[in-house]
Amino acid sequence: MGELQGKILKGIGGFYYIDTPEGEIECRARGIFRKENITPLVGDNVKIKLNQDGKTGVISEILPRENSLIRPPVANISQIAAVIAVENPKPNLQVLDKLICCAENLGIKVLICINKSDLGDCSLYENIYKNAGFDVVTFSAKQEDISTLLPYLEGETTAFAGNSGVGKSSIINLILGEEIFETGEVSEKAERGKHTTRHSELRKLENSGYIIDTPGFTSFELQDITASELSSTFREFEQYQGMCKFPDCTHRVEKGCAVLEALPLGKIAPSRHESYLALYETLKNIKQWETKK
Ligand SMILES: Nc1nc2c(ncn2[C@@H]2O[C@H](COP(=O)(O)OP(=O)(O)OP(=O)(O)O)[C@@H](O)[C@H]2O)c(=O)[nH]1
Ligand SMILES: [Mg+2]
Ligand SMILES: [Zn+2]
Repeated sequence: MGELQGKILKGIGGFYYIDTPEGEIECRARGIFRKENITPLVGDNVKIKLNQDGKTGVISEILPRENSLIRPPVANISQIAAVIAVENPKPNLQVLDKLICCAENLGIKVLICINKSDLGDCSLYENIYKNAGFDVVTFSAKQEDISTLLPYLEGETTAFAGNSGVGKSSIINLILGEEIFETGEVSEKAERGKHTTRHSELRKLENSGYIIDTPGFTSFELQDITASELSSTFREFEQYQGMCKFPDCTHRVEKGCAVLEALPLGKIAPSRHESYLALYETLKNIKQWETKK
């Protein structure tokens, strides 16, 4: 029986669709995974054994994961494309900064994507994130020009994340050159109160790399990070490490805090520090709650 290696593109009703050098192959998972309580995830690199027909197979081994997310359930993401729209909906920088924080914490690369450039001036957001040390690309999916984005996708497994209506599905449809994912009017979404995109599927790119559109993908779980570790996920704070008066400085209210001193000098964007403060409070409360239990 032939053995192949590949990557899980999607899973539907107990069947997995694997991208292999021989094309896409429909597989079942070995019963043993269930016994061991392991669920194959979209994005998993797997070994498969081909059935007699040569067209279907069985997943025999899941190769070690670089990372895995719980919501959405996906493995081996190498890059998050964090998407905002300059208008409609207006950017929620706190949501964006939380997403960035989670990605940094997991060691996943971040690419800031500013969409809907046809609707307004993007320079404010470009400056905030370029100055913080991120790669930023600006484009309009509506004007069908995403040439600034494409080079960043090569060789990466990129998940598109961001609030409903920012244009993730529109961008992916453009990348793939076909209407794969349903898109929807922002007003319709608000009325229905839900996302247009409901399933997760990895798509293979022609050059190299994979992309995934995910429903409700605005943030990951924050639970693995302590409040005191938070500042290390804000990369522009890094240069002030060890420069605060107090070694256990939380960069919130302390006298002689190098981060706070950098704010009026314009070296750290106020919105980034505000997000930091909000996340700090959230995490502090989670921890307190946990110790009370
Ligand atoms: N003006 C303008 N509208 C855009 C642009 N890109 C997407 N849109 C519109 O914005 C709306 C939402 O786009 P979607 O691609 O469905 O957004 P989404 O991020 O996938 O949303 P969810 O699936 O709900 O998370 C649609 O009406 C798109 O036509 C753009 O560059 N400019
Ligand atoms: Mg969508
Ligand atoms: Zn400080």
